[in-house]
Amino acid sequence: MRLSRSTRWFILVSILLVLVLVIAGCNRGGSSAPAEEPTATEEAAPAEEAAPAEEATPAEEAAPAEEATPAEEAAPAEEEATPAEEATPAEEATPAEEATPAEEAAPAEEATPAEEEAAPAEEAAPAEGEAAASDVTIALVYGVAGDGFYITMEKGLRDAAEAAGVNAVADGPSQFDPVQQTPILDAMVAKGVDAICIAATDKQAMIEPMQRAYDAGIPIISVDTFIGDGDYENGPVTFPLSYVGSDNVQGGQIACNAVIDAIGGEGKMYIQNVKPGISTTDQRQQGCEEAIAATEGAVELVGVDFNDDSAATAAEQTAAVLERDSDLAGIFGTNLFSAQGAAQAVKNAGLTGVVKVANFDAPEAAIVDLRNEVVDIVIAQLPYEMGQKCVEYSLLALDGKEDEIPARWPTGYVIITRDNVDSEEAQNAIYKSE
Ligand code: T6T
Repeated sequence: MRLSRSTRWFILVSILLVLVLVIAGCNRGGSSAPAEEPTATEEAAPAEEAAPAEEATPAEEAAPAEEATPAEEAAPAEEEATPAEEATPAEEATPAEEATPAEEAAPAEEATPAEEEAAPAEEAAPAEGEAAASDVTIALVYGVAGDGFYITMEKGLRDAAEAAGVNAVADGPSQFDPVQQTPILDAMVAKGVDAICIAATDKQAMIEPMQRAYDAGIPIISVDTFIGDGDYENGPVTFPLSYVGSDNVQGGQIACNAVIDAIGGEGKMYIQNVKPGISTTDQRQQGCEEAIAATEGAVELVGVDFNDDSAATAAEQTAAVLERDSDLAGIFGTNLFSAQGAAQAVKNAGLTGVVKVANFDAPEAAIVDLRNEVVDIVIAQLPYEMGQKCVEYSLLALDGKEDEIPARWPTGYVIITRDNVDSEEAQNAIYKSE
């Protein structure tokens, strides 16, 4: 069928019109385009997720933690919380995750641990005190090197110093001699020690060097021996704070009364001594002479020799006396080396058990001689306690508590015989050799 030209135009225009309407309708439906909505939803989701991040409470809760010192660690967490709150959805994830450290801060916040951590720090305060105390050095200037009596004293001093958290130094001359001891004392002063315990090798010669140390501001304590007359309250020398040591007159009396008993209250006696001028051995001789005098002539003192603290010299001198006085009944050795030499001479002369010996001081060798009946009594001093006491008094002095320090502290003895030699007390009283 053949359409007219006008009809064909009408149909074409109508089709175009319908097409335009359809397209327009489609465009209207597209404005509610569900495809785009997901985009918005995606954006919303993180925003909602942000809530927990914003809850950032953990970070805020971190505040107490911050109050604790670790605060510094917590602080960044808190700062991070802020961006988390302000965060754009995209950024939120990161801060939110970073909020974890903030949460981690929480335990710190629990402040308890933090405080607990702080506690040790406070406990550390005494440690600091100790550190300060360990700046303190107590010096021992002993009478002579290699003497078990002073070795034991040094041990007591060092142990007490260690227990108190302070330092200890010790030195002494190779001979019992003030000329040798003085530079050692001077060196302690130069070193700047805080307190000095000293066994003066001579009661007169050491006054001046000790006074110099005292004048340098160092508290001085006499240990074992004294200077002047040993009366630090009313005597001619009063600057030492205390005299810590045995009662040596009493010690001499104990020794010689034991010998007098052993020889039956009568006979000849001899004294082996160190040298005049040493307070201890001078007083032991004095005590022995008093004991002999108390026998009203029944016991005769045939002589006193000075060995200069040498056992070899003591042995030689004693041997000469044994030769000269063949009826010698008893000997008093006033210190470790004097007694050791005297005992050796008795053994050498084959007079073990015949000549009775009192042994002042208690090295292991004296205990062997006691068991072998070469000596009959061993008088143990307490040098370990002397060293300890010295530290105690030094610390009191350094604490400004001088009024709590007695001018005299006698340390006592342990008297050792074959009857009690195995007792704990006797065994503990034996001097250390190293
Ligand atoms: O007897 C001790 C001490 O008390 C004296 O002052 C010197 O000698 C000893 O050290 C023993 O050798």
